[in-house]
Amino acid sequence: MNIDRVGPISVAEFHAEFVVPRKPVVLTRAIEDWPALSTWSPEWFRETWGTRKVRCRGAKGETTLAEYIDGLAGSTMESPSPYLRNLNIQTDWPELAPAISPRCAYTQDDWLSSRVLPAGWPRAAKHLNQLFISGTGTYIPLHFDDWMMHAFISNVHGDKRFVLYPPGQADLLYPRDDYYLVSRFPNPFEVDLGEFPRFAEATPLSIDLHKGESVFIPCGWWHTTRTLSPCISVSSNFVCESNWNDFADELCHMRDRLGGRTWKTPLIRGYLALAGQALRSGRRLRLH
Ligand SMILES: O=C(O)CCC(=O)C(=O)O
Repeated sequence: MNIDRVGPISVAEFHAEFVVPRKPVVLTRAIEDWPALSTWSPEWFRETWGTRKVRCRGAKGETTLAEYIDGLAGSTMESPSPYLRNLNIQTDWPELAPAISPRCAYTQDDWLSSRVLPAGWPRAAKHLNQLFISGTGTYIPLHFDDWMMHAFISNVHGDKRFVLYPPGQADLLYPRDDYYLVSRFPNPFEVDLGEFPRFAEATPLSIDLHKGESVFIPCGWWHTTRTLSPCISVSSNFVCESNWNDFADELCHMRDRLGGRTWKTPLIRGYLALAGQALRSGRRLRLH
């Protein structure tokens, strides 16, 4: 299997050909209306937001965005910069939101953003986007996304390699015992086969994402990225009819595994089952 590059297709075709069969794809024209495509660059962020305090994942302290952007110039494959990632645009940096409007049509059908779920639960905002800024060589741990959400990640600037593994290969990817969504590999691009021998059997799909392109990563697919040139990306996760039941099961499973079993979990499962039925009926009423 390869990851195809596809131009303009209708939302219905996107769902039928990729979302429902859970097939990764790159869409080349999904975000062409975003003003960010003509404004955002590392230099623009430095000039416009340079004094803003930011914190990279895993780093101890804060730095200014200007210092972070300056560091990208020295980021290499051998010695990559830390990753400034998963910044919640709608809740933490709402001034950026107009530049990524209109909302991408392919991620609109997001049942997590519907009114049947309380505000702020299970995510901090409806239609949440996250921002990623990285330098050459920077990589993200190999993982699959929380709650079996589908992921849709767009490159606004620069180039990034995406490497994906199907859900059935989880055993070859050595999930962590304490946090089973993330692999134990210290660096997923330089895996020690002496320590992790079964990884040799894994069969990745790899694709380089360029400016203006978006990759759809179906729920449960493991993925990692390595930045090829200074890069700015925006992610959007969504749950729709195709993965609602997986989402509800996984959210409850994760609560049991990581949050400690509580009396609330069966109630949440029941509520999500009813919400799913309501959303499905609403869709049928709209369609017929
Ligand atoms: O863009 C990236 O580097 C990683 C994004 C990602 O893995 C995710 O949003 O799940």
